[in-house]
Amino acid sequence: MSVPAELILHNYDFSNYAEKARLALGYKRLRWRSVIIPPVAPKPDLAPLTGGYRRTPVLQVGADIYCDTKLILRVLERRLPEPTLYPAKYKALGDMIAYWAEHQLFRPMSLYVSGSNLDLLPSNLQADRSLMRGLPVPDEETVRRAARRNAPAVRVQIARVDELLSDGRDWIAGPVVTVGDFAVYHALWFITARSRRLAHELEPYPLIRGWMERMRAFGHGSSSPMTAAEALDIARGASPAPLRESNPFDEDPKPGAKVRIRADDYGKDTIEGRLVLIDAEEIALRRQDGDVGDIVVHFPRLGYDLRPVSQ
Ligand SMILES: N[C@@H](CCC(=O)N[C@@H](CS)C(=O)NCC(=O)O)C(=O)O
Repeated sequence: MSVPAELILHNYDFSNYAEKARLALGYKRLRWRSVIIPPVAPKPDLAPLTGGYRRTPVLQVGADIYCDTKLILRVLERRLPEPTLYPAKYKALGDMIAYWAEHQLFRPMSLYVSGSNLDLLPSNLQADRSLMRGLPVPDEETVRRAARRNAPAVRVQIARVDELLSDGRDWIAGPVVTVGDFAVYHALWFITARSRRLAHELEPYPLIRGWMERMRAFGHGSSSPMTAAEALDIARGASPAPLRESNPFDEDPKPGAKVRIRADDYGKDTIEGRLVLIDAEEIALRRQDGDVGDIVVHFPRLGYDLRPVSQ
């Protein structure tokens, strides 16, 4: 039997979504390689792999590239089913809590935390993130005002997490770990990722702090650094893995179609290719890249907009 290709996570330290993936790698005690990517565009060593997807993190396994933590965690589960991230009976609840955490909790969190730590962030970060969202680039005063305006929405929702935990449960969705734990954790981790300035926001909540301690204890698995050049070489030398059978809905483009896909919320860079896998969980495109050759780029089904490219 051949040795499975290494897990390579393209990430950077203060990325909260990368923290979600790193902690899931720790939960499963996996061994992985870490490629540090720039926190802002352009990302010249990542683009040949992803075809233009610029968000963080990205998981590479040989010539297969997995975008978005929603899919990355599923791929880790396929690689090592135990301990599970998707326990029977709690899986749907975990996914729904994760959606809330990443779509309603995290946006005000990010405005509050980033605006409160402006002096500690790379100077071009705000401009990059505004451009990524198609928004005008704000001046510092506007960023600080947005931080103040969003603080209440953060507090109201932290109190909600406390309420969840107050029935004595150990984990966010109940008695077992789900992806909901990782999604809520990375949003709250962000509060003190850069500085302890906002640590007081968690001070009134011993249950949340206890739960975060249990999460932190999973660690990050065992990782060792890899250069971007090495990761590109691995992609060049590998072939995409065989795919399972597609199972498209009636309305979907069919395997073989030329398609384009992009995130439906922000960072909407378009990736084009030939559709090679489509089912309820995942969409994958095959690209012929001038630099790294034959690559399959995978996305989760939900959160992405897929359209045929008219010939
Ligand atoms: N839905 C995506 C969101 C990823 C995301 O927004 N990541 C942030 C960093 S924490 C990002 O991409 N920022 C812009 C960048 O890194 O270029 C996921 O779950 O992976």
